[in-house]
Amino acid sequence: MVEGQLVDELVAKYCTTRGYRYSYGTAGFRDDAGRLDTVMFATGIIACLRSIALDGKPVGVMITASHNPASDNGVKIVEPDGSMLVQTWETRATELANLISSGSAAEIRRRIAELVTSAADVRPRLVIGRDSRVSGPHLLECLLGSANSLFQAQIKDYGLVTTPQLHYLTSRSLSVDGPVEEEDYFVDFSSAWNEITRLHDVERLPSAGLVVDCANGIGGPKMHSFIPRCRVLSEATTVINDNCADALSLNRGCGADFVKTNQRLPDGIRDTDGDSRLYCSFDGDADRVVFYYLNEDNRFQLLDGDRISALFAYFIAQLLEQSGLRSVLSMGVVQTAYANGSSTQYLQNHLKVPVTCTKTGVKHLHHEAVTHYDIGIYFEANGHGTVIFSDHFYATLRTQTHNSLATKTLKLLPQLINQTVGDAISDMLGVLAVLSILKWSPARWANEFTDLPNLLIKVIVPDRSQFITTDQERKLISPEGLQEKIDKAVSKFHSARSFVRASGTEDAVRVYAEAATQQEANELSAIVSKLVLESCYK
Ligand code: 16G
Ligand code: ZN
Repeated sequence: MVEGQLVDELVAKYCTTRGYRYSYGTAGFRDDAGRLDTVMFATGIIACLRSIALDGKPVGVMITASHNPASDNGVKIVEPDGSMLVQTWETRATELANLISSGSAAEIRRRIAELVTSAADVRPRLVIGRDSRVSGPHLLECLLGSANSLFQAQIKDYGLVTTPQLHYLTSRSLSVDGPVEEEDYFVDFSSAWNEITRLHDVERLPSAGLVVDCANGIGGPKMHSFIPRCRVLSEATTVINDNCADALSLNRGCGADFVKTNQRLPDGIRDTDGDSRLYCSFDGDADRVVFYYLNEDNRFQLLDGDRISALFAYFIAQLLEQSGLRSVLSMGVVQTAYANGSSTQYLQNHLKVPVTCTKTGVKHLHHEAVTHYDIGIYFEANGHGTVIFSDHFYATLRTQTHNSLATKTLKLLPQLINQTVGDAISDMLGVLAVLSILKWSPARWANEFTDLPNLLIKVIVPDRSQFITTDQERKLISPEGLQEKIDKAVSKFHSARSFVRASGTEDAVRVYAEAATQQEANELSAIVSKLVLESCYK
């Protein structure tokens, strides 16, 4: 039985941020770091209850705000198999955080006592990590405040790790008896890289080197630990924006989000004349990556998540063909409405690969990929994604007695590409392995198709919750009549598409427009944005 007095004391100590409304959003709770104490305390409770409900299996907790500014932070809960928290528990997390934030002392006492007492007599296990933000240690204390005092949880704190490392270490803690260390992550992925590059006699990269921009986040120190273990890469790689000790420089003028949004090189790169290196940028917690290079006119060319999907689809389709498994194993690509129309055409018409569209947010793409395909390739255009292999895939490959080069390569891919979640480091290895095996320069990769010109902008509206979508966020059902007006505007342009959706992470709606020329895409975007604003103020 939990004593009311204990709850009162813990709440007084750890839940100093009160009166806010919280919501477990697309990727967990996220807010200004100064508002999150209560959320962390509530998350400690929910994570423990989740572990108890799963018979004491390890549940992961990652403290991060990804690509957001240094002053923000956030937290997300990870299932024992390394996937994202199931949706019904997201609702429980939101409800509890809001009750503690706004309820009376008596209500809070009653609810927490009820939750703790009704839980089975199982000791919960938590696996915890955080990114490099300065607010991390304090928020961790608030989380431990509930997990330790109310549940005496068994805790493994990995300290500073990337988000995908935490997902990976959580799932490993489930499957492996005995201690799991961060070192396991480095060993597993570098071994897969070394093996696949040896198998294909790769001695150099097909570009004049690799530059990795780590957004001044936790990816920087991890890359420094990781790269020396990787043959070929150790000599070819330059790591930049790796100063995670300078707290304010996180995601500032660098990182995947900056590069994708501004379509330009990050800060920290000089002397680009005649530069034929391949570049990539991670975000602050290294779960997302985009590539780019400078073309012969020294112009910036982005190779985003759509390009990564296309590259993997091209390569894996070839391996399936060569190993005679194309009709045995299903492969498909999952995209969101943000995927460039050209990439969808290329996949469907040129590679003959099925493509499905889901709502924005990794969990939706992941679910679709796992449910429908033996090899599910999913990437958001912004660089979040991975390739997931099914049990049927593993079983089929086990039965292959004749191990051709293609079959051996297929067997290695799931070891190289993080199976729990999109991972900038492991996705980078996957892309580099494919490019090296195909001997494709960055320009060769880019030549597969030409992106339709597009524009993505933010429109600030009084109440974004009015904007309700259907058809995987491609169509609005509210405000009434707006979709018809958008459709009419789109019909006036060539090869055009436009959609409007409320952001899940910012107080704004996003307007995406794509058309045959940049001028048309810009015009369409302006018209749709005006329609959006008119619908709010009519
Ligand atoms: C979150 C999602 C990301 C999505 C983005 C959309 C995860 C791990 N992250 O960052 O996948 O693209 O939200 O943001 O799911 P928006 O709703 O503001 O457009
Ligand atoms: Zn991230």
